[in-house]
Amino acid sequence: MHIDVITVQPDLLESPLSHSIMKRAQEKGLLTVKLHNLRQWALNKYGQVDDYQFGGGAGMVMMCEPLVNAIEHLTKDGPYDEIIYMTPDGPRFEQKTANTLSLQERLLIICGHYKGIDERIREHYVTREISIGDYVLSGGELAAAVVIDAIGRLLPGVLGDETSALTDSFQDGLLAPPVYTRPAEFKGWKVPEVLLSGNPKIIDEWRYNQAVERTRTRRPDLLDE
Ligand code: 6GU
Repeated sequence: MHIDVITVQPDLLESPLSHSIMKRAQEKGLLTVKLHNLRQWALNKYGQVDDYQFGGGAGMVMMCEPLVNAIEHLTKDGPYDEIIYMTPDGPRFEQKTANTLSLQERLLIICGHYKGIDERIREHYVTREISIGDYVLSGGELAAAVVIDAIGRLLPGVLGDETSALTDSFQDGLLAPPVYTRPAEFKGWKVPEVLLSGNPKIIDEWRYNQAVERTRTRRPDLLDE
């Protein structure tokens, strides 16, 4: 998979993309992420990419022309499966969205800043909008890092244990069950006996019941869906 990102703050995205699983995905050649500073397509020598909003009001709006020039330039390397705009007023990002996007080949992610981007770009270029939750961030960059991480770890071959993404919380609509490691007893706190039984069938059953119980008490909304 290849992901291009249009941003005014590429440095905000560099670090999260160059560590741990994201680093491994890129080293293995399973994922390439390229950050593009929107200011390359600025209209003047001051690097202007935003302007006051029509109708008045506080906050700048990212202009059409630099964005269109960036999108058209990047599209020359091949069409995008999706052009994604990161915005707090988009549909909330969920595991299902990550699963869907992980099946694509080429994605373009646009990070908004200030009051956001001119609505005409959303109408004419953007194919999907994503919010990562009901709170406002200073820009779309940290949200884009979240989305890229969630997608990247689903690409076949990225995770060492191929099955582990399948047992994540949310993949089956439930929270994950509790996990334990050695020692079997610590300060008198014991690991549940069943996990030491060596019986895969009753262990799976216990884990499933724990997952259901945990979801019921912590996230009952997930059971309604
Ligand atoms: Cl995608 N962008 C911004 N600026 N804030 C957010 C967000 C995105 N998702 C939640 N809050």
